[in-house]
Amino acid sequence: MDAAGNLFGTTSDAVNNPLFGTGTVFELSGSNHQAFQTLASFSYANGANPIAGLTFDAAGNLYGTTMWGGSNGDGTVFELTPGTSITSSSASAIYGTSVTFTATVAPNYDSQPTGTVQFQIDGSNVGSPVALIGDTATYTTSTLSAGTHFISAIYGGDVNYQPSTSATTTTTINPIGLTSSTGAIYSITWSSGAPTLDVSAGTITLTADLSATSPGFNLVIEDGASVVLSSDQHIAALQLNGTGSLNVNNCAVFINYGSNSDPISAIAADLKNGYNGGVWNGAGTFSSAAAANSISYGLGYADSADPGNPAGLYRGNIEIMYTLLGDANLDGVVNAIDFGILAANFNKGVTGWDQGDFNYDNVVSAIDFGELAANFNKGATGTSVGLPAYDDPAILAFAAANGLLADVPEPTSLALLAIGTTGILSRRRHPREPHYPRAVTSTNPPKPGDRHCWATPLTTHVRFGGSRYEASLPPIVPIFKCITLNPFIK
Ligand SMILES: [Ca+2]
Ligand SMILES: [Ca+2]
Repeated sequence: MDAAGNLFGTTSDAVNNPLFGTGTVFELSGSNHQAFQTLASFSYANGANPIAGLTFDAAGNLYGTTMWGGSNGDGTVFELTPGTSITSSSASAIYGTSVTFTATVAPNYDSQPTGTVQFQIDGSNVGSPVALIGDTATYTTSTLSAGTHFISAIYGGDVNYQPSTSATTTTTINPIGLTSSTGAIYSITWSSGAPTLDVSAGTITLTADLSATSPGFNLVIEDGASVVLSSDQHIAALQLNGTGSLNVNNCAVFINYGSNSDPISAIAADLKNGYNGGVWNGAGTFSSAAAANSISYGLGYADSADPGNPAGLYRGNIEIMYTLLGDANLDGVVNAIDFGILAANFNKGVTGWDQGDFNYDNVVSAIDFGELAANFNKGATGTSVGLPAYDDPAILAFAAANGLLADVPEPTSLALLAIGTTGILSRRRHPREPHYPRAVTSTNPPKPGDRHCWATPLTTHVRFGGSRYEASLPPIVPIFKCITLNPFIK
């Protein structure tokens, strides 16, 4: 019994297993001695069968002996020292939520500890010393940064208790919106003041921007692991190792590399792997949304260091964006600005999407022109925001001058009508006999009785003086042939 009237004793399982019995030291406290607490358990290596009595010293340490166990199996002398332990309310918590750490000064052998506990997180004091209530003290915080933190408690001691420092417990703070598939393995570490989310296995889905947790996140995806986005991301670095993959889906990724070396070559290489010949399902940086609609959409990218910085990015930034094919400047719309970029680089070798290379072959060719023309004057959702390419004089003039008229999509309604005509309309796609249906627009589709005209071969006629690529200059388009649709043909 201690000074407070608490009872102490031992148990032994020697009856059932006399050679390898272990046993415990216990305390019965409370007004009726009904609160049972195990103070120590024996494992044979540190003793077994504590059948003799227990003794306190002046500092509150508790001593006893065991019959068996120890290095030679002949019993041990043991000491139980009052100490401080710490627990966390959560080993893994979401950024911004509160976590409570509880320090306990125990065991309480012959008196109640008093005094304060100083909590430390990652080796630094946090808050003021917390007074013990009973034998515990708590510290609650909701401001821990993302990553794994190491928490300990330092008890200052009192007249009966020596100061003591707890072991360390850990709590990992996860970014908002991070969900992991079964078997996914990841870590969040800090280096040079920035966190790194390293996904080493399985799939992680990010439903919120990592920058909401901490600006400057680095994202590393190891061989075989994958990350899926359902939210735009602002990060400092993106690194794919081996077959690690990033599914940008229908989102955008902004990489702020600042004054570090420009990572665009690695970013572009990962995108080209994901592009996979146009079906957007390769390893690397790909898009399941683009894979489902690869005729019209893809992942575009731009670097602030690119010539002219078409996407208008801040210095030291790269953008990857799910967008329409042809959206060279990544503003979500395919229009005359994008066409101007393509025209300026036509038939040239280039290094990026924002120079008009939408099919990742490092040249701006008829393929890129055709993709742009198909989406011309469309907004991000594919809705019309202006006249289509076949109604745009600048597009037609450029196409005529470069032998690309066959790459200008014809009006869908006109194509359907062509099936019922004498075949004249079907010849419109021949490069030497281009169509130019001035009377037809997306809001004024052709109908029986309409008059439609086709241009002659234009290559010898279309010139804009010294600057034929200026979209603002009207083209000279001679009319070759006109017909009136048969009013009896549906
Ligand atoms: Ca655009
Ligand atoms: Ca190309």
